[in-house]
Amino acid sequence: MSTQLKNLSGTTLTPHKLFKKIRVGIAVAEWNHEITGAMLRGAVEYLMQMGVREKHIAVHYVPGSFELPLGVKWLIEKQHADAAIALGCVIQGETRHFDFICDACANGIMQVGLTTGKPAIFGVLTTQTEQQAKERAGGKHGNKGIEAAETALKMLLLQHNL
Ligand code: DLZ
Repeated sequence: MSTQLKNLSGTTLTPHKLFKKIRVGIAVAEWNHEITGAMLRGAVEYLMQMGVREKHIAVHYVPGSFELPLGVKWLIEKQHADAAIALGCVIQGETRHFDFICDACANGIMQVGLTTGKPAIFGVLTTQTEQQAKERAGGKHGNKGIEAAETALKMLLLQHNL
């Protein structure tokens, strides 16, 4: 599965001197690890291409997407991340698990952003099939990990410029 920086994700940002100083935390769900791993590679490659130092990128794993909100909260509070990215992939099954996990994850990540005042980014694929997820993790529809990383940097730039 390709995660190369083909610009299928439509990124528009260019490197900025701010990015050399910032710390970025990435929480990655272990569920659907082939997909979340491809998203992670895309996110890290992109951050480094924009000038974020490798030693300033902290990657930690959580069991599933339901645990991502607490993961990003800890990255901000315990690892002093300036922004935290949640990477997960929830694939529709036969039960309502999908809805509960997606809702809790999206709401939880938003709460982390609002309560900490630091960008907490929802880089979570919610798809009906594994194929749809693969197409969005370095496939024909880009890489959600790259898009999440770009969103984090854009929010940090906004915060810096306000
Ligand atoms: C239980 C579960 C299911 C059915 N599906 C997924 C999924 O598609 N993607 C994902 O990231 N996690 C899934 N999980 C695990 C939950 O996110 C969570 O880890 C468990 O319910 C334990 O809290």
